Amino acid sequence: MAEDATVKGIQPSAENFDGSKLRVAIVHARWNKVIIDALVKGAIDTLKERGVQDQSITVVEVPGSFELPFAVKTVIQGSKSRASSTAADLLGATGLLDSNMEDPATTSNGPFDAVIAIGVLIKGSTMHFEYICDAVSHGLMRIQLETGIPVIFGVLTALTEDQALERAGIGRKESKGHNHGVDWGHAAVEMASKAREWS
Ligand code: DLZ
Repeated sequence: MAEDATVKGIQPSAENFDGSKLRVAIVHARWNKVIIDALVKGAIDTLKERGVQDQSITVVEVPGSFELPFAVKTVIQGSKSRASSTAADLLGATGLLDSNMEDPATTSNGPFDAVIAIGVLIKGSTMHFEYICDAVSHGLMRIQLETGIPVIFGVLTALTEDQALERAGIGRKESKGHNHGVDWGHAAVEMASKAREWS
């Protein structure tokens, strides 16, 4: 191993997942907005690199990280119910999908295949940080298990502002750090593809 190599971080998947048929939602908080913007951009750029179409990426925002679980669950449920009513409309009285019509499961009308929840929590002088981190991480985990839709944990829980900046690739030091939004984009495409394959 090279002297400067690190064992930390994610190893790229050997499989090259194709995002072109996937629908992905990004739900982000507005607290610590400069950092959020860099992370959201990293995630969107990566989704597009992996083939996810512009019209298949939906971005919604909420005030703070505490609101993420509610928003993620509502966005997933909304997309599922819109997709099933579109499917019912398309199928119509015959119960058959016209071969000229787009299949709602694979187009911009389909349910989301994955959601990336993005927030930046920075520890302050009270216990707020601990309570929000705990509630949000448990909430997001519960939602993906309950809905069967992968939720990517894009919530930075940083002890200092510098830690958060570095993890968004906009650190104050010369190296700038690594944008974790990029990893979340890759994780969304991989998990969405695997969830389709496994279900
Ligand atoms: C209140 C609060 C605090 C102190 N810190 C953060 C933070 O670092 N990051 C974040 O995303 N949100 C923070 N919030 C706001 C809460 O998440 C939430 O928006 C409010 O408590 C309203 O429910």
